[in-house]
Amino acid sequence: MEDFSQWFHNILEEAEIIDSRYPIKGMSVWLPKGFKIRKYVLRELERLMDEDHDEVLFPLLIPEAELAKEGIHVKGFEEEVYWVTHGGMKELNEKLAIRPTSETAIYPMFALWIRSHIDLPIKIYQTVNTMRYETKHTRPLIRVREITTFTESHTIHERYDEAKGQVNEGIAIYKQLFDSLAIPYLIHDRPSWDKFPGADYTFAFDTLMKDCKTLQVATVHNLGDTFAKTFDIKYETADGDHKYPYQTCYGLSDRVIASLIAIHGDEKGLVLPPLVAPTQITIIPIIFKDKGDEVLTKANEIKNSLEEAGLRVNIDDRNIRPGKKYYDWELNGIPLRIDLGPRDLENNRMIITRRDTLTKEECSLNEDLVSTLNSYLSKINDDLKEKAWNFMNEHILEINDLDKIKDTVSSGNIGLIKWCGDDDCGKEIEEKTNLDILGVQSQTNGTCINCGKETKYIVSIAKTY
Ligand code: PR8
Repeated sequence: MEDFSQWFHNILEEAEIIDSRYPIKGMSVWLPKGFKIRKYVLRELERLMDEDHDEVLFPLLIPEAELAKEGIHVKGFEEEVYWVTHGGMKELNEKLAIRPTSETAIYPMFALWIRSHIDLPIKIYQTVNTMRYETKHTRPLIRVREITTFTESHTIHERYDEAKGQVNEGIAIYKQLFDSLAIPYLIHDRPSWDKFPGADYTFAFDTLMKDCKTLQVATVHNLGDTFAKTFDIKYETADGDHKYPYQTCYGLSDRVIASLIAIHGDEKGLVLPPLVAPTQITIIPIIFKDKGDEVLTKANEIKNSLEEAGLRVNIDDRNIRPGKKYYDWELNGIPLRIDLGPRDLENNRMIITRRDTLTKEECSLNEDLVSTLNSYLSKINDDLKEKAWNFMNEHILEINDLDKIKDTVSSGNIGLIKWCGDDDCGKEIEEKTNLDILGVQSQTNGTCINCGKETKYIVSIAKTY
């Protein structure tokens, strides 16, 4: 893709996903079409979360004293917090932070709720808007100052190994979500300087955009007992001891929607995975003067039977040229199109076109249409997934020579390098190459690409958003 940034900007506008002309930097309006996609993404995420978490809703504002309690956490966010200082004309006694994330809103309440080991574990999540005064270049959905779709989970457990297990559960949930959206990912154990502020360790999901820059699309953090100690959250064990519990948190944002648009879309517009396509199938009746009724009756019959089976179908019977209808179908990324005209009825068939491949196939009207179309939709999802994973995997290259990193990665690849694991050495690699170490990918024996020390770590290095 020639100019990904421009293409992404255009598609958000032309497919009416969001309107980024809102007069505050980093904030946009969700338009009806975009909002529907967001709704189906959230529906899937909530389905996965609800299996083992309870949904809650915490306030937007956090007292300054609570936000300031956890030293490392507040340091990590101090440049990014928006403050409410006045109520009307009156200056507030205590400044109130607009949540950049909700640890410091939720954990004081955990301290009130948790008394005994029988109160544990607690696993909650909420989907809210958060605000971060991002200083890096903002981009719609990708780096925003108002994150409108922040689904954050917070869990608390008796033992450290349970928190470690929960990190794996968080990872497993996100894997399922990204698989169902056909978004490829690499999971990285972030280097210490890129951990979530206050976390013991952070695992991040990175995907590759079409301009070959990686985008962090989700993170899962093990918080250890740091926050429990800060917020004095204690529980009584079965033996009557008082202990600090262990915590995790994990979250994702509008970036998930950005990546599904960016990864699958093409020059003609959106290509939506069937699961989140607001309309999955559009029927275009080809109407000639005297045969209109018959075609429309059949189109409605097909629509009704597909809808009964839970599919999202529309009939595009607008009185405009078919060419314009096809153009809109392509732009909106509807996975399947059915063309139905008088000649098709005579031959007892319909023509199905796939949005992802633009290939056409004839299908007999005698077939079980529900199962035929469902199998088309699942094939589309599988093919989108395969194509996206192939694209990412083709851009991952092993590099053994420090001088080659910059060129190889800058020309559009994720590099795999051996690194000793020492922070200073890692930061030196980042400085020399002007790239980011994403974290450990796998292990092997070898020597560090920068300092030559023995190492077992293979890490990814890339240009990032
Ligand atoms: C946490 N606390 O907050 P995290 N624009 C769009 N997406 C963003 C932005 C932004 N400005 N900043 C972050 N994200 C933890 C976990 C509760 C939940 C997205 O973690 O700071 C990124 O994909 O890592 C990021 O991985 C995710 O939100 C969670 O934010």
